[in-house]
Amino acid sequence: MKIMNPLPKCLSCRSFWPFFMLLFLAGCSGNEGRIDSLPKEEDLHAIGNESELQITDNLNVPWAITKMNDTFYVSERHGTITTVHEPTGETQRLQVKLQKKLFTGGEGGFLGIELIPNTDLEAFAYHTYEEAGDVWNRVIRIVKENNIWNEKEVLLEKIPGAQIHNGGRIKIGPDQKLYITAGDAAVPESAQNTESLSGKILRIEFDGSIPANNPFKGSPIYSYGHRNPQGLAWSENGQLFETEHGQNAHDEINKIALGKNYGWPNIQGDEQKAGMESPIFHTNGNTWAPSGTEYFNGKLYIASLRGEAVRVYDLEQNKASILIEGYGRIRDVFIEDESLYFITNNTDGRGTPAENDDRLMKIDLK
Ligand SMILES: [Ca+2]
Repeated sequence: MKIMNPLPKCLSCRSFWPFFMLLFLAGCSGNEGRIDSLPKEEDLHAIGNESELQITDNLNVPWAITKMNDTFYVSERHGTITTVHEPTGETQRLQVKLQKKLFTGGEGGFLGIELIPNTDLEAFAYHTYEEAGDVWNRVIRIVKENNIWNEKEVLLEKIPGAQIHNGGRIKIGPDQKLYITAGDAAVPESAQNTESLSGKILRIEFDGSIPANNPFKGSPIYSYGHRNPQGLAWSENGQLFETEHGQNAHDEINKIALGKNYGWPNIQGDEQKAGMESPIFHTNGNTWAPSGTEYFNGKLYIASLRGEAVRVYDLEQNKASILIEGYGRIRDVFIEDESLYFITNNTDGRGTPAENDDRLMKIDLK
């Protein structure tokens, strides 16, 4: 069991704190790495669980987890889906045949997937692509046929893409519409432009059409002013929460409402501006780099990349803590029947892979 030890032993003693804080303030230069390596106040409430279990290993740059019946479907950035049958551990990696050229540079690639309920293995998928020298993202429907996933339909194309900030999470909401996170594609001001699809949360129908009550007529935009959102989760009341990468720390948890402006790049952290929503929680000088997020029982469970942990944010107490760490970068989480599943993300060139990385793990939340 790898429950975090929140402080190095030499710093556990209270009497070291004033001295330590001086060092922290003296050394704080906005460098993410340096800030990130320091203990964080909200992490001192680390909680633990009794058991964790490896479901599978040797995943190849995994990005999203979903599940139907006893089988996990894990998207992998180079254009494959690996299935894992939980009871037997049997795995199968299948290619996805795309109609546009997959772009896997930087943070791009075959990213979000969401299985379509009541179908015989159909899924929505989000991927970065290259066309005439430009990088974009698109949302498609794919179907498993024999031993390959074939692209069947395009739902949305030309979501601006780049080496960084491609967003990429797709999830079906409680309203049975498809929600999509689009990053600012390294053009911060585009997040404020409601003519552009970058820096947005988008919402479309399963057939790609625009819901009648979307806030900007004829547009898939649901909310705007986002930097690089990668986590979406709904509470039992249907409230949408989103996690988003901040600039120089200040990662955010936002409570999302239709048509609202979440401020990027005009405000960050505790800053406020008329007509813009501030996050319900942000990480100050710490960096989580939050990716996939799930809601369960009043809490958000958040995969953290640079923050190398699964974090828990208690909505009522407005407090975050580490659920588990010691597996490197975490890309996505999935919760079912009081079990949390997570995938590591150490094989994309930014992590330090262990021998059998990447892995799909299970933790009991009971
Ligand atoms: Ca914001």
